[in-house]
Amino acid sequence: MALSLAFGGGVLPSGSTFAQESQVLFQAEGLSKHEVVQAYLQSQLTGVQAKSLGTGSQFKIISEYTDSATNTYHVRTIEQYKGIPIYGTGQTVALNSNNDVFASFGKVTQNLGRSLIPTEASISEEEAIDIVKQGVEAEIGEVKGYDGIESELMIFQNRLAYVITASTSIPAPGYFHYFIDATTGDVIEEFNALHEAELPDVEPVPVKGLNVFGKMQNFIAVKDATTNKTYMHTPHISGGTTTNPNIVGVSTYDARRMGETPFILLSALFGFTGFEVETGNSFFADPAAVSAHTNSMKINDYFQKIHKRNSLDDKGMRLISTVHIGSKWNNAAWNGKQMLYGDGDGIILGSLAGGLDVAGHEMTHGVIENTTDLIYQDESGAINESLADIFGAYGEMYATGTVDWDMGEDIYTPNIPGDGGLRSLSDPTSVRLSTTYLPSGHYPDHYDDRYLGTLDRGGVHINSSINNKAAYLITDGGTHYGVTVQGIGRTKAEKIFYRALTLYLTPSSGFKDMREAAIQASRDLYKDRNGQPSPETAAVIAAYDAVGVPAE
Ligand code: TI1
Ligand code: ZN
Ligand code: CA
Repeated sequence: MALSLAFGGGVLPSGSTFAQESQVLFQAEGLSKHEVVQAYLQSQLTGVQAKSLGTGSQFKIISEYTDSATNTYHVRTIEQYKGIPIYGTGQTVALNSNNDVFASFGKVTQNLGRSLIPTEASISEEEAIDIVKQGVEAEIGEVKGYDGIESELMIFQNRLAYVITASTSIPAPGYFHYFIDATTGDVIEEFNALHEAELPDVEPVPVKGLNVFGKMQNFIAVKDATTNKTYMHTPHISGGTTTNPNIVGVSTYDARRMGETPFILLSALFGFTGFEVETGNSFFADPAAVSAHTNSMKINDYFQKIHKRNSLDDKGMRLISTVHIGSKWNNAAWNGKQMLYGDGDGIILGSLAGGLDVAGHEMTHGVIENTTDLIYQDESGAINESLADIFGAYGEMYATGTVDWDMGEDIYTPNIPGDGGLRSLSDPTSVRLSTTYLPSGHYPDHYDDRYLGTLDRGGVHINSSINNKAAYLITDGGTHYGVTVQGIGRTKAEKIFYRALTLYLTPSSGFKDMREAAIQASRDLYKDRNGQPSPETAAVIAAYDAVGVPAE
């Protein structure tokens, strides 16, 4: 057929298979589109011609597409040997409106006619699939049900072979590719495509970036050797040292302002985390991402060093954060799987990822969920919120080495410096609160002043202040409503609250349970003497008396 062609215009120099659309690689008049494609591809064969293969053409069109926008026609082909497709081969050919070939990609196989390949299988498809199953199960263990198995007879490395793909989820996710010689039953080649896709060739690299407050942060990220891009994933390091205690993996993503509600749902339901944060060099240019990433490491250090806790679940789970959630979202959250940070509206709040105590607050929700799992409503919800604030404050003080009892002061009203935070643990009443909640117009610091309405899930962010004040009094001491508390310092106070949280509180615990749990935790650590509570336990009792939470 190739020889009978009438060549119209000039053919471009050999070796080049691409031309501007105005240029032409190949012309053949009076032929259909398919015939032009066949003629063009056959013209690329220099050796033993396709017709010596006997049946059919060497090229089989497997898909075609007409692009009406550019008035062009495109096909995709695969090569075949006596009608049997050849694995891994393929070309694309593009025709212009005159049916001239103006572009083509993909090498053609020369001298196929010289090969002598069997075309009749001597082992059956069932036998080949059994060989695959044996191979897969030797690798990952018994598979009770395959998600799918597909088989096709192809030419692979000049052999007739069954190309079989097998998908598995349990006991391990896999997308196995097997090439079984159809004459001998040998496994010619085999790989797990899923495995390879999941484990790109990455190496840890030192990187840096400015955080939300313009402070340079140095950390470790991973570089993909094939793309040369570096991503915000800090690898899990086995057996950390004192100088580098971050043995927990950390990953940070960008939601690109996707709405908070869909994001929270997609994330909680399907594990959607957002988009990769990447750089082509060793500098990360997204301050929110840099802050979220490094803040979660700092808070993790706190839980690890002070409370011997191995990440939020105490099993070393990866710390995942996503920044730029929603448009000007004035909040941050924990959704059961990861931390979420809004950018703030720039007036009430700046980028929430900047707040170390915000990170501490959200991460503590992760700790709570993995321990007491306090119900996020009414009194138990207020205790949940309060512990998030308390450990947020302790974690920040640990990381900065300074004393600070405000919540979110670094991100609150970014245009008014020095005006405190969203809440205060040392003096909750110093922060204004809408009179929709309480007639006083400020946060409560006594149980009698608690909010009893239904807004904010029963005032979880409001009544939390009562327990916050108790934590402050236990730590730093003071006289409150006539009750004097001798402070015991952060080192002792944080151990008491951590012990109460992890060992004593239950999902429905309220203020009185919190009081009893803290007293019990203190008694465990600082024993009564001669029937008298230790100074530490006395401080806990006095603090809860001071904020009006009565003994049972
Ligand atoms: S856990 C989260 C509630 C999220 C609900 C929405 C899905 C929360 O409590 N967020 C903190 C954020 C924060 C923490 C800000 C420390 C400043 C310092 C919070 O206090 N949110 C307030 C604004 C709220 O939700 O009422
Ligand atoms: Zn919270
Ligand atoms: Ca603070």
